[in-house]
Amino acid sequence: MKKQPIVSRVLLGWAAAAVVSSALPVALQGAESRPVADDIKQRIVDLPLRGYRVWPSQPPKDCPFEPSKELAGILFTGVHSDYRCGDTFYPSWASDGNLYSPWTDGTTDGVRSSSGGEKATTGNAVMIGDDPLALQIKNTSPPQPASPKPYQGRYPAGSLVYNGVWYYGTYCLGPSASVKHEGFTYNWPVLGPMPGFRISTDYGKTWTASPLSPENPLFPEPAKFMGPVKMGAPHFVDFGKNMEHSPDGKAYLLGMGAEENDPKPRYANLSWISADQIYLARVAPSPQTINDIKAYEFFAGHDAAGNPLWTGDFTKIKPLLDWNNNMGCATATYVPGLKKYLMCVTDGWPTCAKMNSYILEADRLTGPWRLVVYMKDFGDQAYFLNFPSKFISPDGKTLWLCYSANFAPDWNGQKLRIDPPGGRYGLCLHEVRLLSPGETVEQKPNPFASPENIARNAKAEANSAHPGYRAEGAIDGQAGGYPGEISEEWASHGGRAGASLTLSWEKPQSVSRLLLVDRPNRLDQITGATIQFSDGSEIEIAEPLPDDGTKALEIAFAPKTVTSLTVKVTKVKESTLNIGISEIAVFGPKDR
Ligand SMILES: [Ca+2]
Ligand SMILES: [Ca+2]
Ligand SMILES: [Ca+2]
Repeated sequence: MKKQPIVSRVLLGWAAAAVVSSALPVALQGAESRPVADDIKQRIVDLPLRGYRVWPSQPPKDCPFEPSKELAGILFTGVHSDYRCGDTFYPSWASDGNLYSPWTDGTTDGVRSSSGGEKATTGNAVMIGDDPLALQIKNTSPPQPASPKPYQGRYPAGSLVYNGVWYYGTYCLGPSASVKHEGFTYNWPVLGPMPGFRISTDYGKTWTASPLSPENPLFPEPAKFMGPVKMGAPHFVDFGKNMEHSPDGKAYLLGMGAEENDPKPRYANLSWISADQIYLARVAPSPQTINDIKAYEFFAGHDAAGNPLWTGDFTKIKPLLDWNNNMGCATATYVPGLKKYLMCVTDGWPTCAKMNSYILEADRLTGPWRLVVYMKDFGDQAYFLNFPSKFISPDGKTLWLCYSANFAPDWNGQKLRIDPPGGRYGLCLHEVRLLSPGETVEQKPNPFASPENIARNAKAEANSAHPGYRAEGAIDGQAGGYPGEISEEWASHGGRAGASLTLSWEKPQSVSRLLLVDRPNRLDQITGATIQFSDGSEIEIAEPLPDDGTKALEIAFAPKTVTSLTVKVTKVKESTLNIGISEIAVFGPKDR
């Protein structure tokens, strides 16, 4: 959202190569064994895909949503993208087969956009391809300027490409990107009005600016400057390619909002990522109607028979959903295979700490909405969640969750983890599967977390450690590391050949098998090493450690009794800067 280190490359292809098939049968399926010396066997073994897990549902006690009867939860398969770019991606599936999306606050395809300040811009990109892991992301034109005044930020909101016309909405934020209040630094604490849509009739190459402005917005709100709005930061419901599944040919917009007399007030109550209610509007989209409030209708509650009411009178708008102090950014997607809508809501209050996201389902947009999963601390700080309709399986059960994460990893002394693995600032696409009631998921054990792994009980020491890294990262039970969670690996301080890591135990240990995992980044790689045991014996590794850290080198040998072992690096890949180890596991003979 703000204050990002700028990474200017969109890495294409890497992600696809780094990800193993999502259908790994069990842990440690190996290739052919390869004898090196008598009784020493070395081979490359697969590791269970990181991040494969059912996300626990932990709704707060006052959650107003009934649990879904048809969808019982969400499984993250561990398969995810690795795009380096700005954030705020809300892809719209156009009739030409491409996705078109806004983005900002970062660098995408070599171009910078920043939506804070008087010179605010918002980016426009096309996402070409059918593989969510290998999309070509290109700007259709330079990021477009539009004044946020009298607010201080102007950010991307709903974006829709329909019948070849791109409608690109923005919304205002204030009073500033970081605001200190009672000792806590907030990010953009006030959500402002929606100054309409800019329009392109050539897939984003050229634009006609919105005729509206922050002072003359599309919806007649707020009542006074910096006051609450209802159709805040509205997002289009994703009805599939060229809106093919719209129930009536109309475009629908979800806004987030709050009321003037909030019974549960708080600072930053209604921000870019926190709200009290969700509201719904609809319009038959055309260049003539999209910026004309007279063309809009607003959800106004239900009649006595339970039928939804629609009104052209904005003052009669009613909340679609109301959960005071627990709502925020909202998106919805129609899932043809399920004949259901899914809604993603992020409660990101207080704007720059951990964030909670939840997924609701309904047969109709006007509800009733039921809870599929409440994902506490998802991300840890994930925001702008949506399910692009282009990447939904025919049965509606396998989808790709699009989001951005961890824009504020160090605000207010807060430490954020990357969870699920593969999250990042920028564009994240994670494969997920919706679970049916009673469906069981095969758990894939992590060999490093096994109690038989005696490396976990060792003392780990390295002859150097890069600032921010520790030797203990190599025995923390996780084969992770940069560009993910850096605490999950050991990296030396500029070490190459000669770098070493020693594990030692207070009492002698019987050992007969090791697993070694390289740092997951593609610069640093161990191509040669010896394992030196305290009994004087040595084993040389038979081949380089797999560079991307998704596989391990397994070394099995006749049991020996030792009090320590040292991995001494003897050879590294040319590009290596800080050699290290993501994880080492040590097993005794009973586990051989
Ligand atoms: Ca409130
Ligand atoms: Ca580790
Ligand atoms: Ca590596």
